[in-house]
This record gives sequence, C-alpha cells and structure tokens, in this order.
Amino acid sequence: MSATRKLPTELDAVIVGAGFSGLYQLYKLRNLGMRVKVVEAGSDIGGTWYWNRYPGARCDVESMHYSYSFDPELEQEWEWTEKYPSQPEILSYIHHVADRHDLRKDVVLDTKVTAAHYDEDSALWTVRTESGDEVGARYCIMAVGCLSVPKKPEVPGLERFRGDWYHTCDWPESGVDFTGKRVAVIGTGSSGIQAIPIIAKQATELTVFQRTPNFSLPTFNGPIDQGMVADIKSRYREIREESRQSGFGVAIEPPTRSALEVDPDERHHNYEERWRRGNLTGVLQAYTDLLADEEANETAAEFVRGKIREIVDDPETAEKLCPKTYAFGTKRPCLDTGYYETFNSDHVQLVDLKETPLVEITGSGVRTSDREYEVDSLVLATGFDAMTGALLNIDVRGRGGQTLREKWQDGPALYLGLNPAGFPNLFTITGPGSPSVLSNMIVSIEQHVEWITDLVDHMRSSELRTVEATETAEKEWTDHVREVGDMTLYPKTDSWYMGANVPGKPRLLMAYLGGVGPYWQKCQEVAANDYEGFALSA
Ligand code: NA7
Repeated sequence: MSATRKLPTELDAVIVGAGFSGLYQLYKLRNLGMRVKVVEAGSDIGGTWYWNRYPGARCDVESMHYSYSFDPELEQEWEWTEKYPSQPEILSYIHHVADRHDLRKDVVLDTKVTAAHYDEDSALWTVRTESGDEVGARYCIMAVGCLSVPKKPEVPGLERFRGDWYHTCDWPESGVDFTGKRVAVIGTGSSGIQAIPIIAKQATELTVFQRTPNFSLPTFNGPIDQGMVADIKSRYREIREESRQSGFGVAIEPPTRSALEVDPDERHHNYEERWRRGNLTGVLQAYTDLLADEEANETAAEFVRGKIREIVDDPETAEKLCPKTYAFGTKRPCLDTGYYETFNSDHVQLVDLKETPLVEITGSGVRTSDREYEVDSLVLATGFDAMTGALLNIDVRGRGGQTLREKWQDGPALYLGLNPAGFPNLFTITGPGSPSVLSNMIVSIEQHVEWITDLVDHMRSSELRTVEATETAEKEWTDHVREVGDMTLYPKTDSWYMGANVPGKPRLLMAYLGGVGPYWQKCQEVAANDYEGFALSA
C-alpha cells in the first residue's frame, strides 16, 4: 500500500469519473449497499462542467431539461436563473446534488486512472492509478465523459509560443483577463463560438482562425421565464417521461412533413418562427427529412446562411462564415449569444484557414501560409478526441489480456453502447453505439445508470459473477448502429461524431441515431428477455 493511498484495496465497483454520470452511478450503487468509489482525475467533481470553464461556457440544452430527474424534490426546489444554464450554475447544481446525497465522501479526487485489467480466474478488475495505487473490484464502470480528452491543433510550435496559451477545456480556475491583449482563437466549434464574443469585449485585437465554419443559432438567452418554470414544475414527471421516449432526449412535437412538400414561403415562415425559439431542435426538427435528404437540408441550411448574411455587415466575411460544404446539423450546430455580430467590430478579424492554412505556432503568434499574426495570448478551441479518447487513454485489458485499443483499432464496438464483448463486468456510460452525444446527455446518462444498476442488482440477487456481451450481439448491434447512421446525412460530413477531427482515427458514426426512446425500449427488452445478447455466469 502506498503511503498516500487514497483508495481501499477492495471494492465492489470502481467508477471512473465524477461528472453527472459517475455521481449518479455512485448514488445508485451505494443504494444497493455496495462498496463503491468514484476515481476522478480533476481536483473537484463536475466532469465536463469542472474542466470547461472558458468564458461564455454554457449548455446548449435548456436549463429545465438539463438536470437530474431521479430526485423529484430536488427538481422542484432547484431554481435555474437563465433559459440556458451557464457553466458556473451547472457546477453549483452538481455540488448541491453531491452535498444533498452525501456523495463526496466516496469520491477520490486528483487521481488519474491509468489501467484497468481483468483477471479471468478471480473475475475481478484491477484498477490502477497514476500514483501506483491498485484496487480490485467486481465491476468497473467508465463514466469518463465523451468530450474529455482535449485535442490541440496539428501544427508544430506551441512550445515556442512566448505568450500565454489556454485550451478552452482546461481553463484556469481564476479566469483570464484579456484586457489590452491581442488574442488569437483557433477553432470555431461550440467552445470557440461561445467564447469569442466575450473575449472580443476585452481584447484590443481578436483574430479568429476558422477551418470550417459552423452553423450557429442564437440562444435568445436571458432570465428564465417564471411562467414556463411553474408550468414545467407542475408536470415534470410527465415531461421527463416524454423526454425519455423522444428522439433526442428533449420532449418536442416531432415533425410530420417533408421540407420539400411545403410551399417555400410557408417553409421560410416556419423556419423564421423556429429560429426565434432559440434552441437546437427548432429549425433542425422543422421537417422529417432535414437530416436524411440533401435537398431538404439545403432549405434549412440556406435559411441559416441568410441569417448570417443579414447579421454580418461585410459581405466577404459573411460568406466566409457561411457553411457550404456539409449539411446543416451533421456537425453539431452551435448556439450563441452575439457570435456573428462580433465580426462587425473593427478590432475583430476572421482568417479562413481553408484559403490560407495554419502552418505553425511561432514564438510570437500564429503563422498561416500567407503571413504571421502576432498575438499576446492564444486560445485553443480545437475540440476533443471525442467518445473513444478517454476510454482508450486508459490501458483497458479484458479476457486473454486483449486491450481495448486492439479491439477497437477499426472503430469502437460495444453491445448497446454499454459493454464491449470480451470485457466482462465493464460498462461505459453514454458509450459509443448509444444515443449519447446525439441526445440530451442527462437523459441518456440516467437511462444507462439505471439500466446498469438493475443489471448489477440482478447479478447479485441471482449470485452471478460475470456478465458480458456475446460477439454476435455486439456485431449485430454495431451493424445496426451503422445502418441507421447510413440512412442519414451524418456519415457524409467530417465531424467529431465521425472521428474525422482526429488524424488517423477510424471514420465511423460513433453515436446511435435510432432515437432515445426506441433505444431505451430496446435496452428494456434486452433486460426483460433475461439480458438477451449477454452471457451471464455464476
Ligand atoms: P469542436 O466542435 O470539435 O470544434 C473544434 C474547432 O477547432 C473546429 O472549428 C475545428 O475545425 C477546429 N480545429 C480543430 N483542429 C484544428 C486545427 N488543427 N487547425 C485549425 N482548426 C482546428 O469542439 P468544441 O470544443 O468547440 O465543441 C465540442 C462540443 O462541446 C460541441 O459540439 C458541443 O456538443 C459541446 P474543423 O471543424 O474540425 O475543421
């Protein structure tokens, strides 16, 4: 035992990660009377919302829908202040939940898990940490988050840069003041788009380096509407259930018509009304075929481009900001507050990296194929090695010592996005092959946690020792995930959903597009049929 050991040597379950998923999993397994610890690399709980502290960080799901549903009193008591929750508010919500349910005592902070090895004789997992501690456990649950391994730009020179640099997902807790600074931001995904308007307010000069423009819609964020709050609170149970049965984990009225069967004026009017709702699903869910048919999609894409052209004064800049190379929605659309308007300020300039690619970071700035831009501070909003990055960063070994990295060399394979065959008693929360990042994450997290908890409970009451997906069930599910994805426009786009943002990463749609409701039904059926597709043994 190491002198500073933070973990016991034996547990029933180890959970890796103390975000929304790990904390809820802890709560559920502890309620079964199990010995459980959560191991967390960060210095505090919160996961995504602990790390992503960049200015303007905010969830793109509305506050009233981005919260746990398992504690009905909590959902009545908690008061969100804005339509969309900011990172500090979500973090204080997570802290409140942890305190309310006394979760912290079973969270081991500042401890990075480096390995998890399965031993076939004992049917136990040995989980190892960076400090050398080891713990044996029957179950190993990966609650590592889908967007938790930062990606830097694939150009040399960052170590030479003499100014300050920051990645949006590893932002100093004390914040950063860019007043009086010349700032460069590389990356225009959600993080860049949320941070840029705020950085622009402080910086004397802001240069935005854009590789691919994104579709972004306004949040129309503001103080939360108390009438809406009262209405939702009066029927929260019903709304939560509707969310669980929905396509993306937020209860909305599903579209019924094709975009192509509607008169262009009526269609425009509909998009306009939905634009004003200020959410992700409004325009995207206006018609049945926007994510499946290019011509239909183009009607929505052109509507959004029209908005960009209206907002941005300089026509050349507006054109650069207009996405034209992929279908609307197939890269995660962003929600912003004043993003496009920012480019109307004289001290903000946009550099199109498709025209003049990034070459290197220099001692004093950023060099493209055209010229060097001298800056004092550099912000990397360059995204993540999504969905598989955090799982593969851990040396996970299953039966026969097979590594997860070997198993997934052509892309992730799991049954139901929950368990890879050959890795008994190991579960992934919102793993690849489940709706995950293509849904309201909290709804999907709760589904997975509750399903895993029921399974573990069943194992214990039936005195079973191991559960693992069969190769056949895993293959059938993985094929199904691909087939459903292939019915949509998603696979045509280079996005992090496809692994396309990380050079060398296998290209395939990692999330399941069959819908949160149908997916949940499938998981329930599997459980009801004696965990069909899983091998359970004593
Ligand atoms: P994203 O959405 O992956 O955005 C990253 C951005 O950084 C995107 O514009 C990338 O361009 C750009 N990028 C990445 N690598 C480079 C290099 N090498 N050179 C230039 N530009 C680069 O990450 P976010 O953190 O913004 O958002 C992630 C999710 O969090 C978001 O989807 C929401 O679900 C919440 P690209 O598009 O790859 O050409």
